[in-house]
Amino acid sequence: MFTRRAALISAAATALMLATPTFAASELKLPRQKVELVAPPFVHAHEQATTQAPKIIEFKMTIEEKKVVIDDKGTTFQAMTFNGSMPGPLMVVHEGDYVELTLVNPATSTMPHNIDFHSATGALGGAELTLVNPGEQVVLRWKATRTGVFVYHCAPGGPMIPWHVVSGMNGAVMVLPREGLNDGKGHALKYDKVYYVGEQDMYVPRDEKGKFKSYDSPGEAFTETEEVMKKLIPSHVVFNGKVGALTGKNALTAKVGENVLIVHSQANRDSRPHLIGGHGDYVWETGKFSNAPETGLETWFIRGGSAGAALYKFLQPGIYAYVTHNLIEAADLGATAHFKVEGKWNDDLMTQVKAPAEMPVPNTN
Ligand SMILES: [Cu+2]
Repeated sequence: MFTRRAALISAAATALMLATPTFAASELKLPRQKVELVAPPFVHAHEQATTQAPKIIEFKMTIEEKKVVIDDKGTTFQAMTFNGSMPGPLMVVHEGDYVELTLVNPATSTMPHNIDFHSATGALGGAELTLVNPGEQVVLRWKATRTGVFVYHCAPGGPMIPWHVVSGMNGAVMVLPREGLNDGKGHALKYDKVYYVGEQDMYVPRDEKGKFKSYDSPGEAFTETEEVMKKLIPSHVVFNGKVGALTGKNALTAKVGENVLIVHSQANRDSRPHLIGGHGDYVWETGKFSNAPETGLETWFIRGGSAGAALYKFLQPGIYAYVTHNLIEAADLGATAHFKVEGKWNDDLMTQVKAPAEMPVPNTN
């Protein structure tokens, strides 16, 4: 006889079955594509619009804990990274694709790590399912159901979360609409180049004399670094891992007439990107392509814990500074990049009518 109790047990069993994640890759009969990630500011080759059916895109990232130099004064930093770079690589897929990430934590690491994808749904963005101890690896698959640029970061729990994030374990995913970007009014938008700028606040402790301290392992740096972090005053605010990572000979390049997409992420703190001498033609300030972009912006706002995207066609040659328009952070703490743009100057847009010269002596007659 089918009793009420049996019905409840059956319902519970069904619920359990439903709640059990099914991650057997063989169940998804979709084509697979392996993508080699590249270090920012560069982005792996990808289609903007695609006519292909959804796929499983396979990525692999190896966690790397390492001591790096973060400014021209030789200040050292115990970095924790996805794939060796700060930020980690930008992953590009299309809406409806599946991201399948193999996350490797080498035996040489000193700590467990994981990954929380803001673009994924469930299990703390995947963080619950990806915690890997040194010497372990894990494979996570999630469906890209929302378009836009989204942050990912390490989130191993409690005070480890902000520490791992500001130690370098952050990056971004770009989920493109299958038909590519558009202006919100039905017109397609294309980029000739895409760069990924990951901004990061850093909190390096100082000794009694005010000199930055150096440590031999992340664990050794933790307690004093956390003290500095809690005061919320960063020692460095940088683009792509160090002061000067994107300036001078490392400047980003473009040509007059090229449309450049700048993806900008900040996993922990607000930022105000501004291109000095240029603009944002189309800016997805909150980074989500299902919303129409804003147009003609001077400065845009990146909320801590998010990424944004700005499309700009360069109209003049020269060196442009791309900064956060908290100018103290840009000029004194490091958050400056350069664009080196080649091409022909447009006098109509700007001309120096008279060069600086001594003021004429006033006629006193
Ligand atoms: Cu971590």
